[in-house]
Amino acid sequence: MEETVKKKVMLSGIQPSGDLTLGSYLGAIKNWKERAEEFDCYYFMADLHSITVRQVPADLRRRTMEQLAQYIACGLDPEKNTLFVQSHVPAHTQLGWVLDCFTMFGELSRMTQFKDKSQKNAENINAGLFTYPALMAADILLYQPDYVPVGGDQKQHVELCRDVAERFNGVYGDVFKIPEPYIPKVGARIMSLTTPTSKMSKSDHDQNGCVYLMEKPEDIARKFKKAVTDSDTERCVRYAPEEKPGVANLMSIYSACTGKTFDEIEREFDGLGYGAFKPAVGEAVIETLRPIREEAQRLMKDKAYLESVYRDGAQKAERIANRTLRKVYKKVGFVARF
Ligand code: ATP
Ligand code: LTN
Repeated sequence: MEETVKKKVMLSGIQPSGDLTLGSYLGAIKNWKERAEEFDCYYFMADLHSITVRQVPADLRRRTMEQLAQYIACGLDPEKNTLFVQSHVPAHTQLGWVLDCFTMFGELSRMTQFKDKSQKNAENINAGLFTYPALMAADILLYQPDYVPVGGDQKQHVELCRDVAERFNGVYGDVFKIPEPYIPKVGARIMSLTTPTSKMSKSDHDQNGCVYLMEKPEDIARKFKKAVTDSDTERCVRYAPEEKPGVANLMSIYSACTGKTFDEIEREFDGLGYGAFKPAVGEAVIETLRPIREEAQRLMKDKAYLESVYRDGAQKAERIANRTLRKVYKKVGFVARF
């Protein structure tokens, strides 16, 4: 008899709060696609999370659809991966509330993303922004994943999710699988091209520091030519993140796009200086993103197809998520409706 081996599960999400960047591609999505065959995968558009910061409704709707097209264009086959919109699966908010009651005020207060975002949105430090990691824990734990592929900035949230799951399991028995963060060795934290000491981020106001997945090749080339390096007179391509953060960032981008090691890159540009290096990084990024942009543009024209993908995705996600939610409701003592 043929033995059916149960695949391990991977899950992740991105907020459709802005256009996807090279940072989220190299830090997260690239790993999603590289592992798509090996794992049973769930990827969603985290629209519930997006409204922790005020959004223009029409833009949020458009970006949610664009993000789905970009997920598929990045290589996530909807036949093999479950792609869905977070707000289509009510179990996320339902488990989110339960986990709010198992997440401590002190834990949430220590989250660096909360501290950063409340500084940037001082006029709107709402409760959702604060309890966001409990909703993220619900997103994850509903699907009992083994791995959560994210960039380095989300490690703290995945660790909190593990603590909350262990706390819950400690009271009620083994309800949740404890997931591991899955973070790439190169590209876990891509920095801004203009301020290499801060993270490349889709909500950054400095457009020149950020490269978008859908950006035109000539704009990408221009941004890399202008990328900040350093005033080092030898203009030597050498990996020294403390001393030369701009160059180290460009080397990480080049390495993640081409698969070359830092040693190989140093040898390739030995004696050539930044004048040759920066446009080469731009070219590598352009060629990495070109097929994604072209395919996403094609998919965006096929709204009916995208709708069928998210409808099927929600149906499958809901089935799995409700299984965990029912178990949790029973464990905490809610009366079953039927
Ligand atoms: P925002 O500006 O709205 O906070 P963001 O650009 O920081 O967004 P997210 O939507 O928070 O991006 O992140 C999506 C995924 O990509 C997450 O897994 C995150 O860890 C990863 N990621 C985001 N930015 C980077 C980056 N600069 N380098 C590596 N990974 C990143
Ligand atoms: N917090 C993440 C987005 C996110 C997520 C998740 C990632 C929401 N829910 C569940 C992994 C698993 C972010 O801001 N990038």
